[in-house]
Amino acid sequence: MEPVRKIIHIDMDAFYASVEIRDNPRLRGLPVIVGGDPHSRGVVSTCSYEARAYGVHSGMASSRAVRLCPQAIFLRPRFDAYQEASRIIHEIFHDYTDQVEPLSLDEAYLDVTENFHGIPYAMWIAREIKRRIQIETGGLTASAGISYNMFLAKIASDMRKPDGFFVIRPHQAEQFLETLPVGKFYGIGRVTEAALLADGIKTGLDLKRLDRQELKRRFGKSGDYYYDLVRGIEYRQVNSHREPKSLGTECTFPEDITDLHKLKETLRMQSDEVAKDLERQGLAGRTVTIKVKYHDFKVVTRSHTFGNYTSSSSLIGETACGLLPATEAGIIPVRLVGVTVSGFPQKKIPEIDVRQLEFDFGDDF
Ligand code: TTP
Ligand code: MG
Repeated sequence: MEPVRKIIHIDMDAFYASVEIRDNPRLRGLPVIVGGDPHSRGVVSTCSYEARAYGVHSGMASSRAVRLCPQAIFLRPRFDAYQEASRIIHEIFHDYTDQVEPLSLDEAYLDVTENFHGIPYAMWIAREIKRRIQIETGGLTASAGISYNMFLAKIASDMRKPDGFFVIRPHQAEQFLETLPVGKFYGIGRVTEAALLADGIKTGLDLKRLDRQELKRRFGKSGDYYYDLVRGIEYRQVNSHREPKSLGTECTFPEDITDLHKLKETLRMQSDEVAKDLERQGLAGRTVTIKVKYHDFKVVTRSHTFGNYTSSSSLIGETACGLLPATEAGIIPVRLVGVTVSGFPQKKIPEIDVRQLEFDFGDDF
C-alpha cells in the first residue's frame, strides 16, 4: 500500500501587517491596518491581530475600519517588501521538497512524504520551517498545519494562529470534521453556507448525515467530493505545476464614473497590465472578460472568446472596450471596472493516483 501522505500547510500571520511592523518596530503591539485610502473607498488588505480585536478584517471598507478602530495606524501596501519576504519563505520550502504548491504570496502546501533530507516526521520539518522563517525573514511568524491531506492541513494551520502549530492525525480526522462548521469546508462559499445553514446543516456531522444523492443535488458534480471529504478522505494532490486559470486586474474609482472615455482609458491601462502579466508568465488566453460594478454594487461581466490565444495588450484593450457597450456603463454610474484574460491552453493533466488511506497511522507523523 502507498504510504499515507504527509502534508504541511504554511500560512504567514497577518502577512502584510507583520512585514510593516518588522520594518518599523515602534508599531509592535499596536492596531496596524494595511490597505487603500479610507477617504477614497479603499479596502483593508489585512491588519494586525490587535486591530482584529476591534472587528477589522481583510476586504472591509477602509472607512469602516477607521470608524471601528480610530486609533489604528493606517498604512499603504508596499508590495515589493511583501514579494521579497515571500521569495524567502518559498526558498525555504524548496529546501525540503519540490512538491510545493504556492497558493499566494504567504501560503503554500508541501508534500513532505518524501523529502530531500529523509526527515521521517512532518512535524520536525514544520517546526524547522517555522524557525527558519522567523530567522531568515527577520522576525516574521508563520502558522503550520500538518495532516495527511491538503484540506485537513489547511484547516490545521488556521487552528492556533498566530505562530500556530497544529497536527490532525488520521485517527482524529473524522471526529474533528464532525464539529467543523460547514463554512470551513473546502469550496463552500458564503452563498452555499447560507443555504446549508437555512436547512439546519451547521456542522460536518450534519453534512455527513446527507447521502450521496442529496449531496449531489446540493453540490452537483462535487457531491462525491464532499461525501469523501467529511469522512476525512481527499484525493487532491499537491501540485507544484499549478497554473492560474485566469489573470486579471480591477480597480475601484475614487468617485463613480459615467464618462465612457475615462472608463475605456482605464480598461486599456488594465489590459496593458494584464498583458504584461501574461507575458511574464508565458501565457496567452482566448477569452477576455470585463467586469463592471455599478454604483449600487450590482456587478455584470461581459466576455468575448477568440479562436486563437493572445497576450497582445492592444487586442485585449480593444476587446475590453468593445464589450463596454454591452453593459449599462455610461448610463448608470460605475464604481469599479476590471479586465481578465482566461482560456489558457489546456495542458494534459496527469492521471490522479488514488491512494488508499491507512487509518492506524499512530503518532508517526
Ligand atoms: P491571508 O493569509 O488571508 O491573511 P493574513 O496573512 O494577513 O492573516 P492571517 O494571519 O489570518 O493569515 O492573506 C495574506 C495576505 O494577502 C494579507 O496579508 C494581505 C493580502 N490580502 C489582501 O490583500 N486582500 C484580502 O482580501 C486578503 C484575504 C488578503
Ligand atoms: Mg496569512
